[in-house]
Amino acid sequence: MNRLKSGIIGLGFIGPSHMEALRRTGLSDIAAIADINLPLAEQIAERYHVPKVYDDYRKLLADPEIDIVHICAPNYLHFEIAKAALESGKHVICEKPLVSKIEEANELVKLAKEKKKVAVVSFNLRYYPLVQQARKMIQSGKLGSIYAFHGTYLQDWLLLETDYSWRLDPKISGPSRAFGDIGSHWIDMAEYVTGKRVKSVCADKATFLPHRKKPRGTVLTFQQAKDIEYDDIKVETEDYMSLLFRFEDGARGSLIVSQVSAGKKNSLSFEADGSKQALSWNSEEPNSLWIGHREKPNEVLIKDPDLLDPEVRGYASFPGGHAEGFPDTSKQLFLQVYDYILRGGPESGELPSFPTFEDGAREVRICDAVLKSCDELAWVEV
Ligand code: SOE
Repeated sequence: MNRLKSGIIGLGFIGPSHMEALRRTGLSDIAAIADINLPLAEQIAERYHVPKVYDDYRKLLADPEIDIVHICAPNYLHFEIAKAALESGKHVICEKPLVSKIEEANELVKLAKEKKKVAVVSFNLRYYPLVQQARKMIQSGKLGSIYAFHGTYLQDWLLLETDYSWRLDPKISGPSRAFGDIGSHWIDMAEYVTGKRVKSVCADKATFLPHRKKPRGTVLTFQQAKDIEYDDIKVETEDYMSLLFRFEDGARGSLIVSQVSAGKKNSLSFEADGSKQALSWNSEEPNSLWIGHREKPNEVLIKDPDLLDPEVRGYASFPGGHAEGFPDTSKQLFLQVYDYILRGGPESGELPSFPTFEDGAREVRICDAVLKSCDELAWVEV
C-alpha cells in the first residue's frame, strides 16, 4: 500500500487547509469529508473532487475504506470524535488543542496505544524549516547551555468587539482561549525546540473585552463579520496572558499571548539565549533565522536547504529564495505521519518523530497549571 484513504471531519478554516496540504504529500486519497453543514460539504467536495460526503462524522467513521481521519471540528467535539475514530480502527490527526480535560487526554493516549493506531496532534508550526534548524542548533549544543527561551504569540483578529468566533465560547472552545488556542502551539514549540520540559509556571490573564457582539450568522476563523445583526454576549475567556515558566534544568522562560494586538496578524516569535550564541525566529518572516553573537557580527540565515543542517534540510522542499510558509508546515507534518504509517506505524517498532496525543496531553497538563496559577496568583508545578 503506498497511499492512505483520508477522511476530513469539519470544513471551517482549517479543514480545507488540511485537504490542500494532503494533496501535496502524494500519500493521500481524500476519500470522504463530513460536516453538519451538508451544502458547504457538498460544495467543497465538488471543488476538491472528493467522492463521498457525509453530514455526520459517525457515517464517515463507519466507512471501511477510510484509513485515517483528520479532526478539524471545534474543540468540544475533539474527544468524542477521536475516541470513536480510534474505536473504529482509524488513525487520527486531531487539531490542537487535543481536549481541555487531562482525564480525556489520558484516555485517548491509552486507547491509541491499545488499538496500535497513530494518534497525532497537529502542532504543525514545528515544521517551518528554520524552526527545525533552530532545534538542531540548540540540541546539538551550538548555542551552549540555554539560559532562557522567551517570546510571544500575537494576533489581532479578536481586537474589535464585533470580532466573533466559536473560540470565545468556553462551552465550545474550552476554559482557556488565547493560551489554549495559540499558546498551545508556542509552549509545545518551546519544549520541542529546546528538548526541555516546563516544570513550573506563573501566569496572569486578562479579558479586555468582557462584552462582545455576536453576529446572528456563521463567521469563519479570521473572517470579518460586516453588516450583520448582533447579540450582546458576556465573555469570560482570556484575550491576553503573560506567563513566566521554569524548565526542569533551571533554564527560564516567558511568553506573552494576545489575540488583541493590533497589526500582529499571526505572529509567533521565540528567542533562545545560550552561553555561546543566541537565536530568534518569527513566523511572520519564517524564512529568516537571526543568530546573535557577543564577539563577532550577528548573522541572518535565509532558508536554503544547502545551508541547513543535513539532518533537517529535508523539511525544506524548495531551494533558497523560494519562500516556504504556513501551508507548507502541514504538508511536512502529514508527510511524516503518512510515511510512518505506510512503513508499518507503531508495529514497525520505530518511534514517531511527530507530535502525538502524548504531546497533546502534555499541553493540557501545562494549560491546567497555567489556569490554576492565574486563579491563585502563584507559581504552580506542572
Ligand atoms: C486562530 O487563532 C488560529 O487559526 C489558530 O487556531 C491556529 O492554530 C493558528 O495556527 C492560527 O490561528
